[in-house]
Amino acid sequence: VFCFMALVLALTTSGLVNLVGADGASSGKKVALLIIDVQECFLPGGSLSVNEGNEVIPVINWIREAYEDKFSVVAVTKDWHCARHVSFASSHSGKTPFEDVTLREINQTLWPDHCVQNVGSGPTSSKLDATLKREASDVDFYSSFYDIGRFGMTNLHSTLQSHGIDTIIITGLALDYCVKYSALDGQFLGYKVYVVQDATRSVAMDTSNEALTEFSEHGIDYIDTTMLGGVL
Ligand code: VGL
Ligand code: ZN
Repeated sequence: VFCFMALVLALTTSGLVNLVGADGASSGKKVALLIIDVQECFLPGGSLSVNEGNEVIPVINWIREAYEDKFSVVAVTKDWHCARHVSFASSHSGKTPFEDVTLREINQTLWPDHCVQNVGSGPTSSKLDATLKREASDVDFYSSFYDIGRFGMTNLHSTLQSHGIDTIIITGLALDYCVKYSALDGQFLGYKVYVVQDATRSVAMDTSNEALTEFSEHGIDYIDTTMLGGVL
């Protein structure tokens, strides 16, 4: 089965309308705000709900408004799987969600069916819109830059590069998967990466601790919203 999983990338109005010339950053940094996968499927009651996931929404909205003139780009991503996606436990006989398997020589955690295209996994009721989209076959995407095997890339890096971005502020869900992989890939690609701890939540404690360890190993700063003013 040729199965697509797309992660929808959105350059929001400030991104689209003010991409060129909205660079109010007095620090000289060129900053992008990434809002990762704040979707119904990851919120309480959703198909892969993240504990307290809804609590990131007011924080992200606050950051976005308070520092609007500091962000040259605001990118919103969506997890966006086809039905029967390869990352779903239901696509593998005898497997249950949260078991690990090896696919294309990469470890893949199997998930409950989640964020299925056009099945109630659209943007949340907050001001998060989507306009850009990426697609790939037979591999999972966590990061907004690469699939989990780094076989292929989205256009986010080239978009950020074309706007001279050197610094990325990451918010959204989930800390231990899509936020973590986006942060590591962003750092790998040469950006200075900050993850905002009160603007994210994790799927599980052990993987969340692993994420924090990897952040410190890679020089990714795990900061609080109150520290953003000093960074931007
Ligand atoms: C995510 C697990 C599976 C995420 C997406 O957005 O963090 N986690 N798919
Ligand atoms: Zn997913």
